[in-house]
Amino acid sequence: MRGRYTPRGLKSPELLKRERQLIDLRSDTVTKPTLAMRRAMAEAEVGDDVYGEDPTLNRLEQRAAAIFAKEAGLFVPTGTMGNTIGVKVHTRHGQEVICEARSHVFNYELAMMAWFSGCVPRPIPAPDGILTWDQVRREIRPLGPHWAPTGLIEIENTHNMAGGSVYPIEVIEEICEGAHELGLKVHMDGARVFNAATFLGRPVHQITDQADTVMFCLSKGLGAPVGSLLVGTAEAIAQGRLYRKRLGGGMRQAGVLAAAGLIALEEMPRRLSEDHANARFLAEALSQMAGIRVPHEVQTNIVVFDIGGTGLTTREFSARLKSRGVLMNGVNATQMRLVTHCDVAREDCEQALTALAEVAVGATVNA
Ligand code: TLP
Repeated sequence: MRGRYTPRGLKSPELLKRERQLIDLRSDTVTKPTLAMRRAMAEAEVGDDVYGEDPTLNRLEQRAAAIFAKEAGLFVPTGTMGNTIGVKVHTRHGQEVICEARSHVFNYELAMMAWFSGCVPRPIPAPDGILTWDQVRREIRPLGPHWAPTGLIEIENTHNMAGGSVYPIEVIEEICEGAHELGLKVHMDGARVFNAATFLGRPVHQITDQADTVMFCLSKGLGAPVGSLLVGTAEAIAQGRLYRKRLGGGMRQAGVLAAAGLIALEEMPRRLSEDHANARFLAEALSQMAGIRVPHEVQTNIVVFDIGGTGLTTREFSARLKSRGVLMNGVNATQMRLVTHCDVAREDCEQALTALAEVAVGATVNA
């Protein structure tokens, strides 16, 4: 056993053998529940959550609220639903939502901001995905005869497509203070906010204290099979509960999911530094490979890297890696993304590097 939280420590050898045919670096959404999670799910005490009677789910929502020092929490099946509700509770139809240009809420949520909340995004590009108050302030629109007024500011922490970058706490505070002075709310897409907390070495609530609502995912780096939470004021969450029901997210005996979520929330944040070390290990080796460039500092568990110099398309690069037992996706024409998580150990990263080197060198030699 390599470490208490490495895959071998968490799962039975039979389960691991069945699950780990390929080294899957496509996302941290691909993790499988640990043995402890599976047992807790089997034994969970449940009730009907639409009546507020699921004791395990109630415990998860209360623990999440306590950990984030917010008044209340709402369990939702996905991060997308959590963001959708977060946007909805703070906005009215016909408003704009300020967000970063590569943000998930703008690019990967099927225009839910427009579809459900009737808002248009006002995307602002930031090279590292981190907005500043100075940038945000310039985009805020007052009431006027032509433009949609600003309804909300959304920040993504860590920023997925910018390579898992982390907001400095002072930058968040400045954005929130500036927004609040103008009567605007801030929603944080904190799908990976525990990775941000790990990088900064701070309790997660210190990062999110000033944000009005925070969505965070149990089913990414924390390894739960399903689920995210929205935390905020009692009023926002009570309203959010009704939107969740409208969206079809009233899940009845969801305590079976919350049981795994509680383990994810309590046990898994402390092992995230392992994933960050693995991501740095991969990035350092990648930056030495012919035709590959890592354009950002690796702070957490995501590496976005440029393969333009290999002469391969990202589709070709993915296919060649797959034939060598490694799964990884492209994010655009020239960039790949790899994500480390609790189901990849250091040995898997070493194996992945062998495959990456073969693909990169093979391509540049033949180019
Ligand atoms: N991200 C997924 C894909 O949708 C891109 C991934 O593989 O990284 N916010 C952020 C920052 C996210 O990265 C994701 C998922 C979500 C929200 C949505 O979460 P889910 O998939 O649970 O709806």
